[in-house]
Amino acid sequence: MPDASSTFYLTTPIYYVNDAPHIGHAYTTVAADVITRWHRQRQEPVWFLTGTDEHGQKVMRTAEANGVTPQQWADRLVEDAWKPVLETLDVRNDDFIRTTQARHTERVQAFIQDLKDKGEIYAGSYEGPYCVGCEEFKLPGDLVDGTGEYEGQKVCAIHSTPVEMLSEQNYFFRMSAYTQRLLDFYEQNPTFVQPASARNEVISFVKQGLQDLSISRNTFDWGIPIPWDTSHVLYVWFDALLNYATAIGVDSDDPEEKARFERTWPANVHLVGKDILRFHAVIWPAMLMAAGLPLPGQVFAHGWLLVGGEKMSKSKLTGIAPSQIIDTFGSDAFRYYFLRSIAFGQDGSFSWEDLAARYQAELANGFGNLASRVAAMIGKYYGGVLPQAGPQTDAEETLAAVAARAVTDAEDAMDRLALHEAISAVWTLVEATNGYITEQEPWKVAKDPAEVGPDGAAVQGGRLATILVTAAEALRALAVLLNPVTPKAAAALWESLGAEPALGALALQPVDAAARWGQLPAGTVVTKGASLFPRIEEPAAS
Ligand code: MET
Repeated sequence: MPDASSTFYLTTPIYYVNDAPHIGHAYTTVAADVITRWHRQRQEPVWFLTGTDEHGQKVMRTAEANGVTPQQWADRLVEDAWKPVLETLDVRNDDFIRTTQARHTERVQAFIQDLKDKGEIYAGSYEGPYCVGCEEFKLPGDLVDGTGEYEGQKVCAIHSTPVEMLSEQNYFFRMSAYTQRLLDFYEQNPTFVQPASARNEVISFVKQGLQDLSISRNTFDWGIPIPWDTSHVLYVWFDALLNYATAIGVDSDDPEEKARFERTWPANVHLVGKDILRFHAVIWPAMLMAAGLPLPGQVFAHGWLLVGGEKMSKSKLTGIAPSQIIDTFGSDAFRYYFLRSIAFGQDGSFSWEDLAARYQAELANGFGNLASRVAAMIGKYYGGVLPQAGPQTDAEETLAAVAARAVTDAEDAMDRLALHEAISAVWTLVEATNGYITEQEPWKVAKDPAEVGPDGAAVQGGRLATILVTAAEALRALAVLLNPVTPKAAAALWESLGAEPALGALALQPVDAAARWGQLPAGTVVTKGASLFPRIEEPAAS
């Protein structure tokens, strides 16, 4: 665990700009956003970095195919596709690094020059297969037999497309020298690679012994020039991994940047998809060992999104753009659905039916209706002004205990990055509050003559008041706990509860305030806003 004064630093992979984002990119980024919002809501200093990986042959060839320069292509994709999608997903990153920015390229050059000076890099020749889709030097054993149009050829196991054979004079990083040091490091830091399946995979890979890594290419020029030999560009992964250091000011002379680096480095968590695990859990720590920099706290690999039982793929027409979901269901539902329905770290299946069913059952009926019913009853019986509660009974204490338990369980799950468990823990409070209202039957209590004052209005300090104040308290707790996951709904709920200004801004409420009962003061004005999760109209059949 990092000491409390240091920043919680979390990164996503930086994404290739050969194409616009699909729901897989959105999934990773939203997960990162939920984790960092949660830590902010714990009132920790947080730094959340994402960005784009703009060099390499994949981007270069896409630009060529579109008749523009790679830089023009990257600029267009970043501004027209990547940043707008982050916006529609409500992602609140602190920085966005692009690998073509000078702050990156200059610091990368300084970094590799330093490795060269330390004797970690040498000139050699590379011969072997390369997958442009992965931007990875492959070992013959990594390849599989092609099928269909690639029958009879060896293809990349991830992309199912043929590899290219390279034969180049390249510079090499002495990665083989780090085999034992890495194994020792994994041993001493059992949570460095998570989940356990990812850790096991990495350890057995490294145990076979690492080879030196080719880190330059000299058959094209879209990349960062090697400072001592500008006929080569740096291998795109060596360039890309360094974003995590360059973005926060490694090697900067600027005092502000230096201070940021000091309090932020190393990352607490590098969030990655499992297909890029080895780069992050093997090459990256070896690079940092070579440079003498402290190693990150954790590399966490999440699973793949499966569509129709297969890894989502554009070429197989299963690629889905985030807007296809957000336009119908909204960004909150997108965020909620993927993080709730998939065990974080494992593969998960996406289907429209499942999304629609969860939206209806959990968000619209479970959570949204609860919020509108409670506000409607406070409106009906108390003119929208929160009454003074009466004495608590076991039922109220039980609900308060459920809230306290939800906070503890969600906190624990978040620390393990079990995002699905954290949301399930919060959902116990949604369900318990619905159950509480059903059992307490406030609409019946309201008919009790003892609950009606001489003026015909519901009395203060009676049973009805207690039930409605308790339900409002549960909603307040839910707004706090769901703010990281469904920020739009949480903000609307906070507003409808009149919590601001009485309790201040929702974002400033610490997570543990959700467990402190009795915060909404009597007299708070509660309004029934628009439905948090409106009914989805069936799209017209096409
Ligand atoms: N561009 C890579 C990818 O999208 C990730 C690089 S993270 C340093 O797979």
